[in-house]
Amino acid sequence: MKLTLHSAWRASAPYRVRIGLNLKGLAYDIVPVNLVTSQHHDAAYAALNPQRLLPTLEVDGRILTQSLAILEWLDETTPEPRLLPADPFARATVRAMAEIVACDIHPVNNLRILRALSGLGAEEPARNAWIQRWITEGFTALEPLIARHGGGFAFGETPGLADCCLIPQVYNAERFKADLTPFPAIRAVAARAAQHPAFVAAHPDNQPDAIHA
Ligand SMILES: N[C@@H](CCC(=O)N[C@@H](CS)C(=O)NCC(=O)O)C(=O)O
Repeated sequence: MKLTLHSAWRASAPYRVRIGLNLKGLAYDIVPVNLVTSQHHDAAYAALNPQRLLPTLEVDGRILTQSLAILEWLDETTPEPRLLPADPFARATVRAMAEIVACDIHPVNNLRILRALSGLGAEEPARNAWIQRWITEGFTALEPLIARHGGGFAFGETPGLADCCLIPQVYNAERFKADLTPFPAIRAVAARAAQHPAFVAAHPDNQPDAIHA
């Protein structure tokens, strides 16, 4: 199976998929897409992904989009190690954690939203305050779930779907200087993930298109 991931080094949604692919031990090629120059709006990329968003995963030339759909496909086609637990109640809990990030934090902080805010006159400090606000609100909901269900990772002792979403969001939180002090359970998971090879290999700094300051 040939896997090609269209990715951008700092973008959260492809970062989630890189973690998932790495956890599964699957080899894949990366095609970097430059979000800063709006390469995702080029006709060539739009032909792959009509939403003009990252990631896109090519699977033997077939196209998958939407990071959560890709991660669930990965879990169904390469079942071990599991990203979602077997028990339905546990699965719903892990999905709830993932969706706090992927459905409730990330979409309002996405590049196109920030560009729209700029268009309405919001300067960088206002945009950063916006980002911090939604991260803080989402993490305030996520923290007690991780404190209750975590055991090293967000749910239990092994990394899964919730961690695939959480760790890129923590990276963004640090990038945009959101205060993580009130979230010890989230910080503990991030510290644990920072030692895990699948997360290290997926980190933005280790991508072929990384820009090192
Ligand atoms: N729900 C989508 C979100 C995809 C998404 O918004 N990706 C961002 C990068 S993290 C993007 O391509 N942004 C480009 C833009 O906003 O113009 C997913 O999970 O794949």
